[in-house]
Amino acid sequence: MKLFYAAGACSLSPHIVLRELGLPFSLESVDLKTRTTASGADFTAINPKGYVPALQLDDGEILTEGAAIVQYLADAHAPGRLAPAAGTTARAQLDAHLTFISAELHKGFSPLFNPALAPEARAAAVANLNRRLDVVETALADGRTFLTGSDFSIADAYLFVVLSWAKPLGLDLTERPGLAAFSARVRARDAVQAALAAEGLPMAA
Ligand SMILES: N[C@@H](CCC(=O)N[C@@H](CS)C(=O)NCC(=O)O)C(=O)O
Repeated sequence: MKLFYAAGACSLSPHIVLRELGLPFSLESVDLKTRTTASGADFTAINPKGYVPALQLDDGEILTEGAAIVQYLADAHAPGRLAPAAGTTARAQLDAHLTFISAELHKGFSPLFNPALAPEARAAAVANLNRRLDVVETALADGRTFLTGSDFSIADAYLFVVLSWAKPLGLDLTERPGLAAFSARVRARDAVQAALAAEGLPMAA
């Protein structure tokens, strides 16, 4: 398998999951401005959506959408380890977390990456995001180690990645002790440290 990624982007989530599961894979970075891969390929020919992550399977098939990729990795390669079995309520709860992280948090952060965003629009985006972050803070502040309980799951990998964007974008997570402690816990994992190192990212917060 080959993961097309950009350092620190949402592709870090499947990257972490690949390492958590100990799967064999290679990495190829993508320049998101030129949509060209490190080997000079036109990335839009690989993923017509033009964004990372994209996972190329050994038979050449391309999977896109981070939430779909991490579910495929967990289900196909280590059933029950990082995601409960499909059809269970536990899985539906995990899917709810993945959808919330993708649609509400990930896409809540997205406007903040635009340096041309008007101050009023930024304030509205931050207020919206803060409301969403409060929901996760409440869920984690009840003593839960990870989103679904005591076991690390694919949703935790994704949540960790979107939370890692907060500080560089000027959001202070220290006001949310549950989220801050969660991020530190996930960051300390061997697979996460290895993924950060491989992407040339700081391994400390
Ligand atoms: N719905 C996609 C969104 C992926 C996405 O937003 N990727 C960003 C990086 S985090 C990207 O590549 N942006 C460049 C672009 O959209 O041109 C997913 O969840 O995988």
